[in-house]
Amino acid sequence: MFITAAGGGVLVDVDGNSLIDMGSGIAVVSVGNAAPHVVARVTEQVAAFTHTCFMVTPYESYVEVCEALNRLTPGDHEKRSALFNSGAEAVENAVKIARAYTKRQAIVVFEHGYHGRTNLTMALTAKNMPYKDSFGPFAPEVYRVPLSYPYRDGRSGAQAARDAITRIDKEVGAKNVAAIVIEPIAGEGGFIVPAPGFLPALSSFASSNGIVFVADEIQTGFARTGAWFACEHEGIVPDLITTAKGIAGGLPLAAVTGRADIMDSVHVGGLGGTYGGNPVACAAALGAIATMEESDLPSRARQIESIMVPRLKEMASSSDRIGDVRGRGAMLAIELVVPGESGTPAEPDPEAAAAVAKACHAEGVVVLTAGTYGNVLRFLPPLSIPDELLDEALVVIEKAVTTLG
Ligand code: PLZ
Repeated sequence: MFITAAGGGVLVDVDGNSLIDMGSGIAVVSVGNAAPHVVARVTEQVAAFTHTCFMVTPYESYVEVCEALNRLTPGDHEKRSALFNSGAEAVENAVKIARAYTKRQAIVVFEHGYHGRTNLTMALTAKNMPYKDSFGPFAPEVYRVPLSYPYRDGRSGAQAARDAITRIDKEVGAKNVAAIVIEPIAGEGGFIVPAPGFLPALSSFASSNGIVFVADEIQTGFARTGAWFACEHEGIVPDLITTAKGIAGGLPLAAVTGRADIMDSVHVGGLGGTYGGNPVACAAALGAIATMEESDLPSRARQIESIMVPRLKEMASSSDRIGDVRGRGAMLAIELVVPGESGTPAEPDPEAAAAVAKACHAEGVVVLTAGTYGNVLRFLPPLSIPDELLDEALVVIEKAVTTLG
């Protein structure tokens, strides 16, 4: 369906059909589509000027977005921010900064990780199809180690971290590692929440070995998981954090925020780009951030979790097709499996996920799939969605799961 209007958790198509939006354009329009503060600020900015290039003739809104990022991201150390256009570009820049600061080259990433579609970020991304196949060769000095995936590996956070750290020590050598890049909740990989303790153990390994710890919060950031940033759930303070998606209510904007000494280690003129921190995107970000603060959207995300999780768990208890219910805040998922297999974990069932997504679409609910095995159904409603629509969507999802048999 092609869309002509959207807002309040509803997408309207060219034929006048209304669809409930449980995807937010992949976790982007967290403040709602065409959110009033975003529209007002963008409209005003477009009428004033559309572009100057911040590197040529700067403007205040760029600085204001950076100040908001420095204030809202975890940690009360001195910070700097730099703005870019897309998530992949932010991750690329985080790697550039970490390499410049450490004078090391190796980058450690994780199984099930997703970081983008540019050459370097394809190398950082775990899954071959559809992201990497036939697009190599990929950037060198990227090392992938196991993630904590509680449903499938049954390990504690401490055990999983020990395994990952051993791999780093034995196969790369801690002293060669510039950065550990990790999503605090793996997004495209299947909304995998690492077991408690996994992230803190890696973060402290990084800090005791002079490694820059980079949290990729492009999907998890900006109120989505019930905190401003998902690192907060585990009490970790990353050295660098990448953000995009939810930051600007649908306009293309991304950022790297981090410790001042790390960010300042790059030579003058080393980072940039024609459009990075475009004034219209900055205006949108200021509108989106104002909305999140005024409406306390982190707490709205927690409310959404408290409405959805019990319902999803109920579905799981009456259907052996749902192997796991997981996520945080308004970043929730169910993992579909082949029933009747003995032993845990059950075989992934990507066909079931595709069938449920298709049935939901037919009933007017937009849901997305995800996961290394393609068997995860993920829910990312706009945080502005009313409870009644969530309820309606859950009824449709339940019916679709039930028809799997
Ligand atoms: N890091 C954690 O989730 C984008 C990808 C959609 P860009 N995720 C959606 C697709 O199939 O292309 C993402 C992410 C994390 C980086 C990115 C990349 O962000 O803005 O798409 O470049």
